[in-house]
Amino acid sequence: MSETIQSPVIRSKPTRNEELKEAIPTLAGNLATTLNDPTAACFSTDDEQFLKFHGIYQQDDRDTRKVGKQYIWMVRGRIPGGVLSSPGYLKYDELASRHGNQTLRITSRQSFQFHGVVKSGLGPLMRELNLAMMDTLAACGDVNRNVMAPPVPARSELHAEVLKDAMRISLALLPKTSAYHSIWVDGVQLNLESVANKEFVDPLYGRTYLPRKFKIAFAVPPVNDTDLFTNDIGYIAIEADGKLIGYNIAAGGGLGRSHGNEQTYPRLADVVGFVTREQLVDVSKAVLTVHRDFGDRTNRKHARLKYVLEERGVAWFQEELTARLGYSLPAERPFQFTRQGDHFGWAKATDGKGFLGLYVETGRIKDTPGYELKTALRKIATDYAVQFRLTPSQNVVLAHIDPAHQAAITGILSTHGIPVENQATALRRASMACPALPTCGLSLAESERYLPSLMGQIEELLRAMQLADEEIIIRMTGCPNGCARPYMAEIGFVGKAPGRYQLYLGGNEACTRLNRLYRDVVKDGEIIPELRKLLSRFIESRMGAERFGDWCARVLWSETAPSGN
Ligand code: SRM
Repeated sequence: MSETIQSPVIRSKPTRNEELKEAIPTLAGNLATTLNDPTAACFSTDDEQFLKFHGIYQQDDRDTRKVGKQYIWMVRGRIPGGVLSSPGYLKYDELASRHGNQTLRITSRQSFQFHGVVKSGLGPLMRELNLAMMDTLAACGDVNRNVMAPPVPARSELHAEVLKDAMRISLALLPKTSAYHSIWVDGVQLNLESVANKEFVDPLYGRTYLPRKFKIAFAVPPVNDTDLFTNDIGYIAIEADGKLIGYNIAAGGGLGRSHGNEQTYPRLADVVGFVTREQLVDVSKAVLTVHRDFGDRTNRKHARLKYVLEERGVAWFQEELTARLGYSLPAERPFQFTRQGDHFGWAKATDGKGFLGLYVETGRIKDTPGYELKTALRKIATDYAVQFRLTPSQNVVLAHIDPAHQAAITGILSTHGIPVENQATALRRASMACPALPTCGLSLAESERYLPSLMGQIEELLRAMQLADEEIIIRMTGCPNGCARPYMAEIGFVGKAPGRYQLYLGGNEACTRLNRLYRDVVKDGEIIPELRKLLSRFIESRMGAERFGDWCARVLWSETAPSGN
């Protein structure tokens, strides 16, 4: 497979990020110099961009901006498939307690984020994580991000095999720069003037990496628990006689958009063919290099693969893949997704081992009075060799549990106030929020800090309307970038300004349909009255057990003009 085809596109001025990558292709910036200088309060604006490739964001506490900028760092792990061993989990727990804000945040791509890391703690945190054989390389930046895989342990032979493939792809697409190890393990600034470093070209990514981020997810039908169609590549597992024979490949999904910019929009990936397991790495590289070579390097808002597919078309994309691979992909095999979401409570895997799905509100593992989730998980990881699996819906599954240990694990959780049954209402279990304030620099409105109380109000409303057991997928983000995938939800709230949200309606249970904008601005105080009106109409004209999202698509979409932005 050729990795060197270059784009015929004539480009106007490249973005600042492109200039930076071109100037320092090892991505080292002056990171180690600043890191080792106790008088430097923060990294330079240019170095902030390099930091991202190392899994780190420079942030400031937005709650305290009025009294001065207080720099803090967010660190995101690379955890393919969201799988951690007990010792791995304990390391994350310990580092969050020692160098972060005491909490661990499960992300919507099955990773962990540390928040509130102070500069003096950044070096030790990164070094210790790496010494524990875990890393943060390429968790952010213009490269392939954390690869997602179904979080539920083997319920069929397929799941374990799919996880292996996800891990294989994650490794195959890692950038090769030595800067990461040099800075974070050795604490040494890479010599930017050496010929080797000046002329460094990554064998896959080239000198300037990708125009923008790139995301891959795997799913095993009928469960779309990784929100597959929102990824640059989605691999849909196909079985024959119970064995994994390959994947349908979907390409060109992505959700990010900007308010008031109709040129930016969410897009679902197109299914473009079938791939055998042996072809996976080559095909992933071929798709990634189409993004590398044809993505827009002059406008980062337009720099995702989804725009290449949308503008050039699926047939063009398939031809381009054929040219790169030297063979064409056969047609996709039949498949069907019927639902998304996680498993909650105890269940048994095909190997006889137990697993336990635990709901984690907005993905935040922390201790609160009477609900000490962080302490309970630490105790379980200390006493038992379990596998931790972070889910794309920001929950956790404890897996590979000897059935003889189930009762004791339930006991530990119960001692710390965590139920294993009836963990939360169906409504709450299906909800997600992005971190937003106070850490995210892009947030326009609250999300993680607001959704739990809003969910309480919506639960009350549903109870009053005799809809208490209804599952409605509700997702909230503080801005339009789509981090908690609000455009796939049955009800999506997208922050516009403090206390103001766009209201999107009409996603489906399988997360295979984009929702649509219903109201451009809803003030927080208007949300419940607005939902009451909609739910009354839903009760009146619902067909059988129709879900709220399907009702919205059937009834509301015929009333309102479709809007993507
Ligand atoms: Fe995201 C940027 C958090 C998943 C689309 N995202 C950010 C930043 C780093 C803000 C920034 O650039 O300064 C946020 C950090 C907030 C904080 O304080 O922690 C952030 N994104 C997250 C996480 C933690 C949200 C969560 O609730 O878990 C998720 C981390 C995933 C991971 O482990 O890698 C996260 N972000 C997503 C997703 C969902 C997904 O990938 O499945 C999307 C939509 C899918 C997509 O990529 O299209 C998403 N994030 C964005 C975008 C818009 C990209 C675009 O195409 O325009 C941005 C803005 C940017 O990159 O400049 C962004």
